[in-house]
Amino acid sequence: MNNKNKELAQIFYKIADALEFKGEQVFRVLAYRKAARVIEELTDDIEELNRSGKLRTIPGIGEGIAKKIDEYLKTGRMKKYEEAMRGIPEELLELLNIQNLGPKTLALAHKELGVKNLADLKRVIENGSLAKLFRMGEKKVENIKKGIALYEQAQRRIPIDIATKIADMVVSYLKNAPGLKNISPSGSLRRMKETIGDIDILVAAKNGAKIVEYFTKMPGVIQVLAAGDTKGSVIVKTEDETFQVDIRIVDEDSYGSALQYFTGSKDHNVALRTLAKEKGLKLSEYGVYKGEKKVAGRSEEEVYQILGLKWIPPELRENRGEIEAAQKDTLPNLIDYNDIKGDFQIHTVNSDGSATIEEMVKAAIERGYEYIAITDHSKSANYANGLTVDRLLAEWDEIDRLQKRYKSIKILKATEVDILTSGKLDFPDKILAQADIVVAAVHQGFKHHVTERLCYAIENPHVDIIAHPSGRLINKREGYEVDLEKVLEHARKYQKILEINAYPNRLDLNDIWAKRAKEMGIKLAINTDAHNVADLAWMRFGIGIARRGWLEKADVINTKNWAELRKYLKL
Ligand code: DGT
Ligand code: CA
Ligand code: CA
Ligand code: ZN
Repeated sequence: MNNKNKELAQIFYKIADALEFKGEQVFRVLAYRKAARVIEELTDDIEELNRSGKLRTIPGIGEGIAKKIDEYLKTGRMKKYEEAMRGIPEELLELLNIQNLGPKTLALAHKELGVKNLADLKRVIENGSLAKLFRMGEKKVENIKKGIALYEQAQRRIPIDIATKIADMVVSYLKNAPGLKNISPSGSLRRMKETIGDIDILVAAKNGAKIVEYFTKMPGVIQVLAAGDTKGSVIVKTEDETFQVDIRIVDEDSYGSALQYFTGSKDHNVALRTLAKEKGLKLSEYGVYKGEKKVAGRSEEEVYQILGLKWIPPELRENRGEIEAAQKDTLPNLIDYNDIKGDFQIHTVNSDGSATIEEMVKAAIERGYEYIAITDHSKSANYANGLTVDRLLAEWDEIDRLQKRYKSIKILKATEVDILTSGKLDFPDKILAQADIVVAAVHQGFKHHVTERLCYAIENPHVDIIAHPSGRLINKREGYEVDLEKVLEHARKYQKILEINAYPNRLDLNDIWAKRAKEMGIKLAINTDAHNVADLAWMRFGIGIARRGWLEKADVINTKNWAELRKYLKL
């Protein structure tokens, strides 16, 4: 999608907000908002449309709007926008996204109380001055407060493990709802995105109102935001956090279309609608239509099929080439959630984990694994009780003893060795040479020649895997100062494995880099970085990232069975 499309949509949204704030007539406000929405959903390049004089033929774009678009594309500025924004702090307009806070109230709070941002707004609520404004009062302020709580929720993206836990809970509760025919998570959760904005659940049933009523009575619901015939929205409380969960109810014969629509992504849907149009079809959440006649909608498969496409796995639906691939029948045969045969990054009580080697071994056997690598930290990782050479050798002796008792699984003697700030590894080569597998990682000096250090580690013949190559922590830390393109190039050259760390706050490499690695011919390993037995379950999120990165079974080393792996690692 052309960036100018996005820019212009944003500008018109802002003009609409600003005019609303200033008390401009409603029809003017709506005209700008409509134009913004039309441009946002446009599948053609707006610069192209402008050049060819076709802008005016688009419904929702009149003479005035077209002129403004032309002005912006030619000069990079728009007088109307500048005029509308004059005298309004940018942060203030953002507050219009708060439910129950209208533009009139916001304007009043700005003029009378000097409110310029969210912090100001909260302050005038707390000190009671907002309630004293003209036509306000306690009840209205109470509603605004609720709106603020929701707004703050919406600003924060939910880690995928937590969103999954809640969705699983909702789905298993709703499965017992009277009259329910089908149910699935949709939205970004179904696409296995690394973080989730809000949780969307789709239900097929006839009696929507009853399902919604049942939904609002779910344990943990502390607030009902909306309860209608076709949708419901609640706030759920778990431990000390709250989340919004939305459900939608559709007829069984629209379930496939609705699932397709609400799974998204939006970009994927826009591209799919364009394709439908080219084929003389109309695509919506209710079905695929040829004129008035509904020609598909019961299942996702039939929706894709009628558009001439193979069914596309949700993880691929980001408009990154999947539609073309589905057309040509060249979609990847994605790695499956059951394909994993082992895990190459596991910590134990010997460093900073909380389970013993034996406990991890038993849990791995229960998962059906054929091998695991015990990778406690190395000595310089003081914060993590890193192992000295002596302790490492003692750990390997312990593994030898356990191996005799647990014959159904291969316990690999390994280490997660620190790549020191000097560029050296934290254990001497003669120790690393005795390990079955060596995982190397940066845990310090994040701004200190990280690219060179990673490349140097890659060159070490004993190193097999580079763990969490970017070092980012979701919602917490940007990652190392590192040129990943160079690191990948080096890994390709030396045929080293890169990790997809499945820990929910890492997911590193991410989907984009995993795809890049695959394209370069680099092999990957999906590891949980487990520090206890429960963490082994993070594997599914790592596989989700791998699937989003178009990875197939053959791209991922730990899909090999033990015999194959043994050959691969020359053990
Ligand atoms: P999130 O919640 O921010 O992690 O991301 P999503 O993808 O779950 O987005 P959400 O919850 O806003 O909407 C769920 C799906 O509904 C989205 O993936 C695609 C569909 N959808 C929502 N709004 C639009 C829209 O304006 N146009 C189209 N074509 N689809 C939309
Ligand atoms: Ca969502
Ligand atoms: Ca949603
Ligand atoms: Zn690590």
